[in-house]
Amino acid sequence: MSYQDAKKRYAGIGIDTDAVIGKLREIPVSLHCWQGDDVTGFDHDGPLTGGIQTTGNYPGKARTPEELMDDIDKAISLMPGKKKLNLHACYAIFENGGFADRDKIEPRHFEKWVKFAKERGMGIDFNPTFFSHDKVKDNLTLTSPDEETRKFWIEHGKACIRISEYFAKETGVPCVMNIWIGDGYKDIPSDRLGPRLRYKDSIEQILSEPYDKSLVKVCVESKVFGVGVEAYTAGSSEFTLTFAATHEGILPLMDNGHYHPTEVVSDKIPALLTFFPEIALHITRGIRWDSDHVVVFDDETREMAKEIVRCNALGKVYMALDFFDASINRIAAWVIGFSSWQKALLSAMLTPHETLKKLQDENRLTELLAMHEEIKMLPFGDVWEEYCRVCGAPVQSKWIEDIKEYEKNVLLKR
Ligand code: RNT
Ligand code: ZN
Repeated sequence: MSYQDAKKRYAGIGIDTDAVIGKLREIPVSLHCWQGDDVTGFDHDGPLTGGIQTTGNYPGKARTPEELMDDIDKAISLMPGKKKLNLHACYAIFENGGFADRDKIEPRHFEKWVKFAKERGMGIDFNPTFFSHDKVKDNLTLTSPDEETRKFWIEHGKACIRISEYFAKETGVPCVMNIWIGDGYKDIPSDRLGPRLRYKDSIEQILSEPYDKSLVKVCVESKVFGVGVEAYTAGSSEFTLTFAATHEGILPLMDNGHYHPTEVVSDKIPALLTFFPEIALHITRGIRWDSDHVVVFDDETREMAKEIVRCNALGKVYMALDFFDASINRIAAWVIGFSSWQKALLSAMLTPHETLKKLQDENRLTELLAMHEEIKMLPFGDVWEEYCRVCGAPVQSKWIEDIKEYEKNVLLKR
């Protein structure tokens, strides 16, 4: 079927596919730099810590800022949609031996990233890096009972607020700054309150750094457990939600890998939108645990996108990808994951939500179920191909060849 036929089919259920394509092209999704080098960064030699892991040793990992930027460029040339760049503090670029530790990093250490983003018309999101560092003491940072350790990490958070504001001013796009710590205990703790009181105080101290709340959107990300910290995570869902709810201008961030396996973030999105003017998401795919597999176009991914669209919240939900797979071509991982989320958004925007809501409100639930299933058979693939065409992105049969060439000519030579 051609796009013109598909367009007519969707018009039949009241959807203007051209308008949807035009709108989706303007919605930014944050692309995480850390898929390109297995969450390593440029400021340390040690292992990845903090309860997160990458598995696999596919060849061609980016080792320098230049390689990482080249790889990001390759990926963004192959996938449709508007991108925002998501950086971690450990991706600071130190030139001529001018190293600065995490508590001392400055905007100038990110000048090259700002240039890169500006040249590509992208905004930048930012994350302090509270892991993979020798000042993580006994798996603790902002919750540490050791005041010197805690102070170091508070200073890191403040430095990141200054850098986030610099990003926003330079790019003209607000910067979402996400606080996530892996702090926790492997086995049953004897004090669950103390670490949380210290975490609360630490974030409040970080927020005492003066900044413009319209330029920097500070989020707090929750987690249920991490590898090596299975029994207790200080930044639990209740902790972060309550923190955000009680601190003006702070957003809760939900990562869909961070809940018990039968919980779904799709259902949590409208729950939070009932109370918060803005929220943030990390979009990932956990298989059996928070494994951070590449996002695919599966049911829950689609359901999350549907909730954002049907709640009329595309302008209220900051969407960021967060997965890292070192077992496949890393550029393909970006392209597949980013495109899958684009597909989920496109599919959600091609859904006749008003009609479906009406069926629910009139308690016509048999028809509702029937229609849910009918919609799945509409010629979505034709609209997707048109979207790729309009965005100047190749369809799948083409991009995979392109990546294989890049692998042969660039990645395998590293
Ligand atoms: C870890 C969190 C966190 C990290 C990134 C690298 O479980 O999801 O968001 O993945 O900060
Ligand atoms: Zn996350």
